[in-house]
Amino acid sequence: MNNMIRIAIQSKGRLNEQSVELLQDAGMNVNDQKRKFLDRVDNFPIEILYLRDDDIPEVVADGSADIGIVGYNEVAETAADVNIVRQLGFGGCRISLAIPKADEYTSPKYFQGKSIATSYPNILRRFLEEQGVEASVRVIKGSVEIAPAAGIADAIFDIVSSGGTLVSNGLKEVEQVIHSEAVLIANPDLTPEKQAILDSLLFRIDAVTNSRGKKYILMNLPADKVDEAISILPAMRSPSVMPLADNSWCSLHSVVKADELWDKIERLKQIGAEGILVLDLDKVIE
Ligand code: PRT
Ligand code: ZN
Repeated sequence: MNNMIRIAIQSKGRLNEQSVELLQDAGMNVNDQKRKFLDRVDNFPIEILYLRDDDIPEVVADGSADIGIVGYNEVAETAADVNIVRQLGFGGCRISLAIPKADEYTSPKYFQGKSIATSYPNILRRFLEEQGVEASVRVIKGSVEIAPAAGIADAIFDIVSSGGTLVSNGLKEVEQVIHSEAVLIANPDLTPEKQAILDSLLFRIDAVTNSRGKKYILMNLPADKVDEAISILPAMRSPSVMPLADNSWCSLHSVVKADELWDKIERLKQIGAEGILVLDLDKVIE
């Protein structure tokens, strides 16, 4: 169907919740309570196909779905013919080589002649080839981290985020081979009609992702401190400055990064800002 776009997202697992949330924040009525395999959204021309993450790149490449949300690691592993249209800022992790923590490590030459367990054999083989290292790659689908202790392999190549899993299995991370986050992928041959729907979805997704990690701040400020305030608060263009009835004061509005908020508030108070309000941002259209 040309008047509709189909998106593949993970049915359950680490990326499911944030994928659904992104579509909901973009205004779509996604019914995540009573979920079917394929679900229509009633207020946007999109249907949602819930799949295992491993299947998403290929399903988008062959056109069974038009777009998808999946970890970049899965795209890199399958080398599927898809376009990466956006990085989505969640599901961050790395795929790393890890070895028993007592072993000494100086370079990838460590892996020469060793065996490495992984669920990502293609990414690993590309890395080993680049490094000129010959090692035997053992494909294991789950619980890769137990392979060294179980005597199945000398080392592992697996997803790491906090690193806690490695530590509790007596391993240490020695090479970060790729960095990954959730990405929006698209079939490279979308019809113009589907491309138009994707463009309107992207417009909404950008408004949502641009607002993340940002706060709206407003305050009253002595008029002669405006230049100093602008240097503290570089906003999308520059802060909005509005006169107050008492013309020695003005009102100043701006957008700040959430992680810089308290530092900026302290500096603004030092130059005389009063009545500071901080609000959540919902959408930012640039
Ligand atoms: O059932 P399905 O096949 O759909 O799901 P799955 O089990 O294959 O994948 P899932 O849901 O575990 O992960 C989906 C995606 O989330 C991955 O492809 C990555 O892009 C991303 N991601 C982000 C992660 C992690 N962080 C992560 N920490 N995927 C897996 N992990 C594992 C890691 O391997 C380790 O075993 O979580 C464990 C905890 O990690 P630490 O380092 O925090 O201890
Ligand atoms: Zn999977």
